Amino acid sequence: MSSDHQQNIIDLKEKGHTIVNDLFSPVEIKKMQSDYAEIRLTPQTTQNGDVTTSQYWKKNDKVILQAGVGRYDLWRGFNTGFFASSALVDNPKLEPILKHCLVDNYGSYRGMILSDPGSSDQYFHRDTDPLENVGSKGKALMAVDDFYFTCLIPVTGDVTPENGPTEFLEGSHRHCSDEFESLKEVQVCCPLGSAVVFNGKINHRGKGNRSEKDDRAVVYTVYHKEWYNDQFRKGVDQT
Ligand SMILES: O=C(O)CCC(=O)C(=O)O
Repeated sequence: MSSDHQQNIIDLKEKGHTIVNDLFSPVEIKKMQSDYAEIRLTPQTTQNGDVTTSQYWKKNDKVILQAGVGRYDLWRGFNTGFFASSALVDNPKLEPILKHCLVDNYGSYRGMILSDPGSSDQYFHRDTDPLENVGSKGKALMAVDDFYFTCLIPVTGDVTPENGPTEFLEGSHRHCSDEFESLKEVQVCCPLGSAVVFNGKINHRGKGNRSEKDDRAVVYTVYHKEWYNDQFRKGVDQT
């Protein structure tokens, strides 16, 4: 493993997040961007069509969640083109890091976050369930081995302080929420061609897009142990 990758693993262990650089070739980036140009039309089409509730849109196999003002999570059914490419599914730089963190019996799925100019800050959250029937401090979560990692990949250009960095409560992947006060928030930007990888236990949010015209789109890949079910969202029709 290269020294960069060793640093990625140390960052993930200690801070809960890391940037993995130079994941994609210029050709792969172009393919991702041309697929995005087509997908970009999807939210508008479904919004004007099958509005199921104000919280999400469903059309055939596709589910788009509203994740805040001007923010959309293209969550289910986005699995063709770049989403299915080996550059993304079996990325040779990402895979050894995930293998180190999750060891075995894990899978992945992909989607996209759109955060339009004028979008607001997202709420802070962990990507994992707190694993508690009552409350959400995360006591049980802290006792479980790491089982979930998220990778965010800029699509249209660099993620900048203006168009919406990801904000992490650094180290919160190792703390219950009643211990959060001592932790500091850090904003992480990411250049095109690289990715932010983080532990799903970390408290984080996407910052709003304060740019005039940047489409701040990121492809995400979620990796989790097979025993975990990430296909449930409260209030979303499961059929
Ligand atoms: O957009 C980001 O930087 C973070 C997105 C995120 O955390 C989410 O949609 O759950």
